[in-house]
Amino acid sequence: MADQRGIALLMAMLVVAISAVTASMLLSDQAFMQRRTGHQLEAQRLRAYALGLEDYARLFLQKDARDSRTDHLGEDWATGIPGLPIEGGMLSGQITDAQSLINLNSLPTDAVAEAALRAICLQEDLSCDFIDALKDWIDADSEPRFPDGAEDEYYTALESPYRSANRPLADRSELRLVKGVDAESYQKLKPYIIALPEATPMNINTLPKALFEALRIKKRQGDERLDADRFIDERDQDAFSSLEDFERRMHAQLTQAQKNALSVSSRYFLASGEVLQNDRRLHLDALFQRSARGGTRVLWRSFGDFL
Ligand SMILES: [Ca+2]
Ligand SMILES: [Ca+2]
Repeated sequence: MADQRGIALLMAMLVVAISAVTASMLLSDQAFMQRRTGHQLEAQRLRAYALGLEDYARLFLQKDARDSRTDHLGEDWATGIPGLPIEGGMLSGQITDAQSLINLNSLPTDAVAEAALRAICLQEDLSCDFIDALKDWIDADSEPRFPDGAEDEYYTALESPYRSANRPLADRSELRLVKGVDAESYQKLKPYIIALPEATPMNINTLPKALFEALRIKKRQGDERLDADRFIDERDQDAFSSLEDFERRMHAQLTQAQKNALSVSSRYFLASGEVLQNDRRLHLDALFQRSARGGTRVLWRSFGDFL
């Protein structure tokens, strides 16, 4: 149930934040007018708005940590800002749960995440051979896995040689460096994957239907798999409060590995925002880490091209 008063308060705070941005920009406009081109000023103004949106996302996530112990699509943070008018333009933004996706950095230690990735490869008609190489890319040692692994020996023999990272991926796009991953397969996998700084469970309250299917969770009786449409219907009615609640309501039987690999709450969120002003546009993406007590920090942010 969305807390309308909470949203109204956050909206008011955003308006205040944006006014502050505009005021400080006006001051800096006067001070530096001679030295800067109009183009740079506009780019800086849009950047300030985008950072305002990021702050706004932070408030939502902090408020949510106080309000609830689970994370699901019916919560305020998932609502997004469809379009908030500003002078000469519009702000919009969206927060998504980063743990609704397969975390590539979970793969070396999480057989459930690996099985899900294999199922997605099958669905997308891709070879799974790169998965061994991906695990080698992340693991600390330099021993290639059998049969399809790859370590320094492989990468240093390439025409443009480089070395295996031997640490978690900093970004999902790093997957493109792994043996057996070309541009096309990366584009197909992209909607389902993420790279978070540590192994993480997947949140059943937010994961997309295709990933639920990829988990191949079984019914309590018999050998049949749970129906994904029924799962989505049940979740839409009411988010799952725990994995036990999920098992009970879905008549499901989670394996111990699945219990370890799944959750009903999240610590990592992606925020994206777009600023449109005077026919200029700027996009921002940021990854938030949120502690159990609600403290947030931005692990990375990237600005799209100023268009
Ligand atoms: Ca929550
Ligand atoms: Ca390695």
